[in-house]
Amino acid sequence: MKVVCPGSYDPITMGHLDVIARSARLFDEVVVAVVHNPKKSGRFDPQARADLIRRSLDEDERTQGAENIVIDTVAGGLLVDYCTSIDAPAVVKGLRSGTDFAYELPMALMNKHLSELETIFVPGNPEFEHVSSSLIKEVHAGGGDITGLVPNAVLTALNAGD
Ligand code: COD
Repeated sequence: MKVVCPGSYDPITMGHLDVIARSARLFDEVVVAVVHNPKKSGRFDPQARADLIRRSLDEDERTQGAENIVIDTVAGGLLVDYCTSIDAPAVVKGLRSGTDFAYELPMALMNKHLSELETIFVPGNPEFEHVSSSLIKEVHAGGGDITGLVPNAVLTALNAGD
């Protein structure tokens, strides 16, 4: 089965990478979709986010050279329409907590209602339960140490002020 791992990925973190790597073990094809919300000005533009995902996959031994992972950028529109356009019947979402579940469940039900798109939830690795792109950016901007919480490619880009 082909599945989509959608997200903002602004930037990709170890939590995201873990969900992608585990999905690649379970499914025939995983499309990592950088979904751009034009109303949000992100830290990285969509192409830079996709480049960081590629470099992060290359540096992780679980995903290095994986031929069943594809990266794409989606410029707005509904996730269900994108998934229909690439013939993907399901999305995979990582859950860190009950708060994530409360946020994700209405979207999952709405996506099912709109076009039968299924949502597969995987429990996040507890090691990265406290990790989100927004906290990573905030902590890094304040001078905190985020080593080990993001791939090296992301750390380098943030340190370089890219
Ligand atoms: N551990 C495990 N999972 C994690 C971690 C972690 N540390 N961090 C994030 N995740 C999971 C999140 O729970 C989420 O499932 C996924 O990774 C992506 O996270 P983000 O923060 O990069 O991306 P979001 O949540 O901002 O992305 C939301 C979407 C872009 C997927 C959503 O808004 C969407 O589908 N938009 C398209 C428009 C649309 O269709 N709207 C109607 C929806 S019903």
